[in-house]
Amino acid sequence: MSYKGIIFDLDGVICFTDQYHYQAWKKMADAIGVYFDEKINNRLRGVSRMASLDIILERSGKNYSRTEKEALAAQKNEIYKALLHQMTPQDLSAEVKNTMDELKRRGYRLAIGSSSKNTKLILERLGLADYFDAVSDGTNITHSKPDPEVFLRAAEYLGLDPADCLVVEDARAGIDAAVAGGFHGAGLGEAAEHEKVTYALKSFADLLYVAKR
Ligand code: B16
Ligand code: MG
Repeated sequence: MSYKGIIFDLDGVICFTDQYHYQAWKKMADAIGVYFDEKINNRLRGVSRMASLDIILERSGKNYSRTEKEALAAQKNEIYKALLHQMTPQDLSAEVKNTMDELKRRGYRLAIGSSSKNTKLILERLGLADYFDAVSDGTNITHSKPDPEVFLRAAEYLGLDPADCLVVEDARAGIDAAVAGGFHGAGLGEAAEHEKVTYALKSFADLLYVAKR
């Protein structure tokens, strides 16, 4: 299949901010006495901040008001942002950077499609602030994955049809979003097991076999 563009999810694909999400949610959950572990954290991949909080609060006996939930989400985000500030361009793996450089050299247009409202900060920390042809993220959407909106905006910003773009995802919700938008999906990690992926990748560099040109 010949694609013109490749849209990358951020957390879990380009970088591993999932560990920081976990640490920050854990701190917030501990503070309010709600049980939280890595298994529950896996359900938060690709899911928006408020939807993630709703999943965590399933374990609480209490009903939180909208205002209380906004305060908890803000508290988590402050802890998370402090962790992001520890990141440097060294946190971008050579495999990811070299693969993307080669895809660019082959003429593919590259974009980000992330649910995160912290995308700009993360890309800056990784030294990728001006690297992508388009960035679609949590700041320009109203519906989070599994809704396809974030990827449809990314394709639009690239000036391409969904059928001409491949989406690379680590989350099952992300593959659902890609398929719902008319994209082919390449899955990494648990998303590689999704029955709707076009390609199950063992590693990021496998993209070089998928996007040949
Ligand atoms: P924020 P992705 C997602 O990023 C994360 O996987 C998910 O765990 C997080 O809740 C979501 O971003 C929102 O992040 O709180 O920074 O807005 O995988 O879509 O790149
Ligand atoms: Mg992800």
